[in-house]
This record gives sequence, structure tokens and C-alpha cells, in this order.
Amino acid sequence: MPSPSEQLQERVRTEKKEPKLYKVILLNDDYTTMEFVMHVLESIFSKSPAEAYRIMMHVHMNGRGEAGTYTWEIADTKAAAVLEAARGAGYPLQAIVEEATP
Ligand code: TYC
Repeated sequence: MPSPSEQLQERVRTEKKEPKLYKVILLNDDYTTMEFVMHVLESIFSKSPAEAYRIMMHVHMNGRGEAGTYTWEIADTKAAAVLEAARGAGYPLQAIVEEATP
């Protein structure tokens, strides 16, 4: 049985090493252009053009797809940035944040 201070050390280490992770999911729609979705993936999610094309086509064919996995604050900020860019450009593109199952 670990001593109380050993138990505390273990909890501190676990919390520092393993923050919960969240996926930013892009949803398909009929109006946002493929070019705009690729632009979002490259500029907000730092994807290469090839990876942006792959993810965009996955969303287009399957209805939804993962743009990236982050800690809560970063996922929330990126999802908000997608909505702001899309509304600014007049597109209905949607991004949602989901807890990533460990
Ligand atoms: N379905 C859109 C089209 O055909 C392209 C698209 C892809 C839109 C991915 C949204 O998240 C999206 N223009």
C-alpha cells in the first residue's frame, strides 16, 4: 500500500501527463465549397494540402470527419475559429467538439 505522499505524487503526475482530449469534428453540408473546407483545414488545423484534401473528401463522403484532437481550450478555440471564418465567408460549415475516448 503506497503511503499518502506516494499516492499524492501519483495523482499529481497522472493529472499533468494526461489532460482529457477533445476532437474537433467537421460536418458536411451542400453549400460550403471544397476549396473553403481545405482552406480551413490548412489555416486553422495546420494540415498539408494533401492531408486537407483527404480530410475534406472524407467529410464530403461520410458526413463528418476529424480535423484534429486537442486539449479542451484549443479544441474550443479552433471550433469557434471555423464558425467565425465560415460565417464571414457566408458558408454554413459546422464544427463540433467531442470528447475523445481514451
Ligand atoms: N459537400 C460540399 C460540396 O460538395 C463540400 C464539403 C466538404 C462541405 C466538407 C463541408 O465539412 C465539409 N461542395
